[in-house]
Amino acid sequence: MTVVTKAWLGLGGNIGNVPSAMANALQRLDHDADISITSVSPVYKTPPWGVEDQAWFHNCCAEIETILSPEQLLEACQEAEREGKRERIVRWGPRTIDVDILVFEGVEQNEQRLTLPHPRMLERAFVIVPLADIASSLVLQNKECREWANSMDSSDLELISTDQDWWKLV
Ligand code: A4P
Ligand code: MG
Repeated sequence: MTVVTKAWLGLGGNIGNVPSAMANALQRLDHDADISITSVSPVYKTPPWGVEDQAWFHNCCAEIETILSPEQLLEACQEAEREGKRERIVRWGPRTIDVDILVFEGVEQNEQRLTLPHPRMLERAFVIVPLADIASSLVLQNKECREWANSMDSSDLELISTDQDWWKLV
């Protein structure tokens, strides 16, 4: 029997045309026979977190359904990053496109290769705000995503696109 699981991805980058790179990554994942993109948030322009002396990022989140295991999904995400010609030089530093798994329904694990849910997501408005747009009642540590979003300072996040199909049109 095939088990279909919901998962949520966080995408971002700050080099080149990031909305276009995110759209390409999402299209690529959606073309994978084992992955369906069910919802994509708007794009936000966000101040850099971690290493602050770098360009602002663009970020978005996506909800998917998949028959893949978490590890197989990570491989697909990393393949989509490679397609976006990502070169990783500095941790938390500039990148063309980063695709992280935020939540994989029913899975909690703490391994270096794949930690689920994503360990730093609750500290990051650039993850929680777009996630709340598509998964407001998703429970994260006993609290709904919309509550996390409301309790966070998101005043410097700039909403870029409100068309829910933006990623299909690029
Ligand atoms: N890995 C473990 N758990 C996961 C997971 N849940 N999803 C492993 C994806 N990967 C996971 O990640 C390093 C390794 O983490 C992977 O090989 C994988 O096996 P990486 O993406 O190659 O390296 P990285 O991105 O440089 O490090 P890290 O810690 O993932 O960085 P973050 O946390 O993704 O932060 N500011 C704004 N405004 N917007 C951003 O998008 N992004 C970062 C990167 C920093 N500041 C930002 C943003
Ligand atoms: Mg990452």
